[in-house]
Formats: sequence, C-alpha cells, structure tokens
Amino acid sequence: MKIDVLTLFPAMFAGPLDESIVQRARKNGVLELAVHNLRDYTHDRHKTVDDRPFGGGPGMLLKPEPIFEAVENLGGEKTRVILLSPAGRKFDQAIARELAAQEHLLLICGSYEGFDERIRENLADDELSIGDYVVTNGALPAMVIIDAVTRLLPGVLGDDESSLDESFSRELLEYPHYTRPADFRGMKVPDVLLSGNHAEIAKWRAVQARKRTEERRPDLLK
Ligand code: 4G0
Repeated sequence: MKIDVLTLFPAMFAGPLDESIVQRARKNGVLELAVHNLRDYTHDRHKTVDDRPFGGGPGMLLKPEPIFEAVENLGGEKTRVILLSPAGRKFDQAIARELAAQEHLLLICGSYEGFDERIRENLADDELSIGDYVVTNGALPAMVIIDAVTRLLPGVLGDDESSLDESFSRELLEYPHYTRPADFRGMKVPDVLLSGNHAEIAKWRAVQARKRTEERRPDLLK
C-alpha cells in the first residue's frame, strides 16, 4: 500500500512512524509512506497556505489552490483522498479494515479552523475524525490512522498476533490478564487461572469480558 500525507508539519511524522511495526512494514516494502509539506505547493513569496473566511469570523482557513495542486500531483485513479477533521465520520476498527484494502491513500491534515469548503466538496472522497476532540492540527490524527491501518496489512503482524487480533477486535472488551508472579505484594492472581482447568478458565474469561463491557462500554452491546 502507498500512503501520501499532506501536512504543514512534516517533521512531526519523523518519530512515531520510524518505530516498531510501522517501520518494519516500511522496510519490508508492505507500506510505502511519503510525507509532503503543503507549503511546497504554493507559488507566492510567503508560501501562503491559509486566508481569512469570507463573511468574517475568527480564525483562518486552508485555501484551495495549494491543496488542489498537491492532490493533482500526488493522486491518481485509485487514490482515496481523505481529510482529517473533527467533523469527519468517526474512525473505528471497521474503517481501518476498509482502508487497509485500498491501494493508495492520500491523507490531508488540516490546521487552523479547517478547510475551504470547496476542498471538501470537490477533492475529498472521505472525511475522518479520530474522536470528539480538537487537536492543533491533523498530523497526530493522520499518524493514528496510518498506524491502525498498517498493522492490518498482509504480512505485517505475525500469525499469533493476527489471530489474536481477529478474536479481540470484535464486540467485547478484553478480560483481565495476569502474568507472573502469582502473588505480587499480596495482590493475587485469581485461583481459576492457576487451576489448569481450561474449560473453567474460558468460562471465567467470557464472564469477565462481558462484565467489563457492560460496566465500561455498554454501547458495544447494543
Ligand atoms: C480541520 C482532526 C482540521 C478543522 C483534526 C481542526 C482533531 C481531529 C483541524 C478543525 C484536528 C480529529 C474546525 C477546529 C485540525 N483536530 N478529531 N485539528 N477545526 O480527528
């Protein structure tokens, strides 16, 4: 898969995507990632990317010209162009799976008060939000999406990790997990997990997962 990112803060992408699983995917050629500075698609002396809203009001908007030019340069027939903004549809594991099946993503990170509406209407195939909060720009949301999508690409996770992912990315929260020691400062691991009775263990885990989901995320059960 190819992912292009268009951002005013390309340096933000250096750390997170050069680590761990995403880096492994890049080295193996499963993911080709390129980060582009929106200012490189301006033509004026001041490299202007934003302007004041017609009709007045606070804040600045990303102007259409540089973003249209960038998409015309970077995009093709098979490109899925995605805006990151708090007004997007809420990103979740199902959307991550959907994006992992695409050949080419072009992620456009907003800043300021957002995008000139013509970008949304004429350029974007989709607009995504990573949750109901505002951050200073779309770089962190883009990195979250890149990470979530990359780990779903074929061959990125090992077989064990992949099958775990299958069984856990469904409806319930996870049951409690414990590792050694069985007694840490008097805090004990539940007896059933030490019993060797695999049927009882499976039953306990199912009950715990259900209980935890009811308490913390009842919306997942509806
Ligand atoms: C567009 C995404 C981009 C509009 C981006 C802000 C949160 C998310 C930005 C705005 C972002 C998210 C209207 C404030 C940049 N913050 N939840 N900030 N407005 O995915």
